[in-house]
Amino acid sequence: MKDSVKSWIFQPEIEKMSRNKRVKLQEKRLRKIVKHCYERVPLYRKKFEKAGITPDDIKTIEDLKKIPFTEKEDLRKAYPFGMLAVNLNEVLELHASSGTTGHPTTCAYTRNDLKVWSKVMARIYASAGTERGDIVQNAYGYGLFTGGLGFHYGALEIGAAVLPIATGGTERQIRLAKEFGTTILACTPSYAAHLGRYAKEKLGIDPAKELKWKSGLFGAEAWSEKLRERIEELLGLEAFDIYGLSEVIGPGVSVECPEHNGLHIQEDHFLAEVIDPKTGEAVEEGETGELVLTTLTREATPVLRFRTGDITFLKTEECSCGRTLSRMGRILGRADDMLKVRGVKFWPKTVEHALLNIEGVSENYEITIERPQELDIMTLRVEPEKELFESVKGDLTKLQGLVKEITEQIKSVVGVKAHVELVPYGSLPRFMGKAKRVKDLRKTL
Ligand code: DLL
Repeated sequence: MKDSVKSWIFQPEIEKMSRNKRVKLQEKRLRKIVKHCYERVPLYRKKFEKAGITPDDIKTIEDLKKIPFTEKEDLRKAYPFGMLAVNLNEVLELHASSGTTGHPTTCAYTRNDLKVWSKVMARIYASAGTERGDIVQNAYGYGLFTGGLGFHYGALEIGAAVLPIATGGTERQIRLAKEFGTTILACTPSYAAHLGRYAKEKLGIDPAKELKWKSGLFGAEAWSEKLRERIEELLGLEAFDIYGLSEVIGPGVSVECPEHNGLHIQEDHFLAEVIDPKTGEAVEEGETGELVLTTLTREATPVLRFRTGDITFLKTEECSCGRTLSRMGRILGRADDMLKVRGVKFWPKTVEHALLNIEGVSENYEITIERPQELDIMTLRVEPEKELFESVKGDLTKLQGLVKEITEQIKSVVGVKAHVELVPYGSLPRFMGKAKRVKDLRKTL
């Protein structure tokens, strides 16, 4: 890594606000948004009536738990405009969520929503040391995916220049990074790793030495600490984890500070709870569960107690960066894509973590789960590092020791026996957006 970036706080009056003062602000905003939802969105009114409550019952954060959850399915059923809480002529921007696991949902923004989005994204950039004079290489997808425009607006708010290169065109990404001297890289972590490898292997450019990237804003998919280490080494930058989702705002819900010990939640706009996904009850602070978010200021498509499906934990202890905003842990996986193989539950990210602990293993892998008869079979296809692959002249049979090591490591860390297959370097798919590394073929049997 190059020198640590000069992280700073964009809105100290808010990010360092005393907790008591913030709670008062949150409660004031909560009362307002609840009324707004109840009056403008039939679905919320119905949910309130069913639960026997009215907006007058919601005065404090404590009262939040009286409000029924909003599920992704509610938003899907309301597609396209059933969740809109303002008139269509107040909407300035529309997105549809990626819909990777079902039909899309609509996310709309008023002028004020776009202002809020720009501000929270500017906080995120500042945390990663972005200043006026920086050039942001925005390699998130522009379009219906919220990543591209969210990162675009935040850069403008900070006053940094933005290169709206979007995803893809890996060679051009590296070329422009070099020619323009871009200083900030924004993309998915899997694409960041791919960019680094491509530069080195195909173009003979060492990004850590020849490019000026000082920090990277990586999110939109779950990634591990080990992958962070890899990316930092490959690209010579400081990697920041950033979290968000379209239904709530897009990117911008939370971000790491230079402590890299959890992601600060922009709590003046998003109220976070963590629940047991089975019972819906709150878990103790620090315990793992499903993240539930309420938007406190969103005008066009506000959500009350939205079940994100993302697994994490919350901590309110003070952070030495000076922000008083609570933190959430890195996302461990999704409540709905937690894998269960032969009775053992785990998140795909655990496999990644185990794999990247082994020398000679690249970050390209694929998990396939099948159930040919009654027993689950997990196959793990893994690419060795390029150097190792070349050192055996592509003869993978010479790497039986590595196969054994991976099998043992997976068994001991994940608790499941996997059939490990080494595959030629470069043979597994590369992703420019969110990586898809699991093929659960049991569902389609
Ligand atoms: O992925 C917004 C985003 C763009 C966030 C760019 C960060 C950077 P969606 O397409 O609606 O929005 O997908 C949201 O992606 O519920 C998580 O499951 C996952 N996700 C997002 N950020 C992270 C992260 C954008 N840092 C879904 N770590 C969320 C793990 C993440 N998972």
